Amino acid sequence: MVVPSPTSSKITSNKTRAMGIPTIDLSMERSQLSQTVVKACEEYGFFRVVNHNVPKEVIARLEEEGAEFFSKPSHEKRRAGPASPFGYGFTNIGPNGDIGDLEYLLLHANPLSIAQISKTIANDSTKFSTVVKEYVEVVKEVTCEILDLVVEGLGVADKSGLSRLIRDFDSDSVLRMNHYPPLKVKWKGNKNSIGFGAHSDPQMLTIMRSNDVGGLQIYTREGLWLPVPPDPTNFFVMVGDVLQVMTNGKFMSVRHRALTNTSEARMSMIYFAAPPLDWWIAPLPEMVSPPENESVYKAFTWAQYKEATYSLRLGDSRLDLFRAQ
Ligand code: GA4
Repeated sequence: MVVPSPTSSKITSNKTRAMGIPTIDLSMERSQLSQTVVKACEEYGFFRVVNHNVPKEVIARLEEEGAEFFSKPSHEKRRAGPASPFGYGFTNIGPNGDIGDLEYLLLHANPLSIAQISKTIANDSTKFSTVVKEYVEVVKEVTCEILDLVVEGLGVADKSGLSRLIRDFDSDSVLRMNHYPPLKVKWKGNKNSIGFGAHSDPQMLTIMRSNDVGGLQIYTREGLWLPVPPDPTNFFVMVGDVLQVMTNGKFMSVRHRALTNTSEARMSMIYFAAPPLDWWIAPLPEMVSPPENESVYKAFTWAQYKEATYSLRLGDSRLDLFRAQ
């Protein structure tokens, strides 16, 4: 059921508080669940997931590894960089001049790749790698469950058509840990800075979890930035560009951004679920019914979409390049 959750952050206006953020309770009865997931994806492209069955210890272990890494001196952290394509990065986001007040670890979610890169990140690389792999496995399951619900709610014949792409060994999913240190200087009247600028995620689905420090905001259909109160025990899900295409625009990827905080550090762990690089992306057959409802997009591979993504700035609308004439 979509339950409006309280948005009690001090910076929330009355208007945004009234709008709420949909909450999906995964323990609910399945047929009802699939409809509410579809509704949340259609109306917000964003929702909170509770009763997800992910053991809190798995989350805590990754949080601990992240905190340990980010607390190291800069020169040590830099040995794990640059994050092009994977590793430690700071201030620079992507290759085209975007910047933010953050540092991060960007990892490919493939187990072999995790084991490899862990050697440059942690002193006890076996432990780091085990913890990351364990987190990826559980969060992948949540993602696949949600994708199966999406497919069911949309009435798509291939019941595991989307989750299969994420479970594929060659899935191009990534894991990101963002660390937003508190602002050192407290500017009068301007207490926040941009940690991660406005953008939509290019992948299919994003599953995000953060510590108890706020900062995430989503851009609503009404044209408002809605602060998302932190919820360290649960997950937030975002529709990505690929799912927008696969639903032929029925779902829309959600624009979001992260602001930094003046007093506390925010740390988030984000899983971006993507298909294999050579996978052709196009609207699902059930989502097109010509002549009234033709495909709005050209077909393209995930590799082609990634190439376009990395050739543009963070906030650019890459999907425009793939619209059908
Ligand atoms: C946004 C979502 C993921 O964090 C990410 C980001 C990627 C990067 O940081 O390298 C991008 C950004 C993200 C979209 C536009 C391009 C690519 C930075 C950037 C300017 C890992 C991803 O897949 O796309």
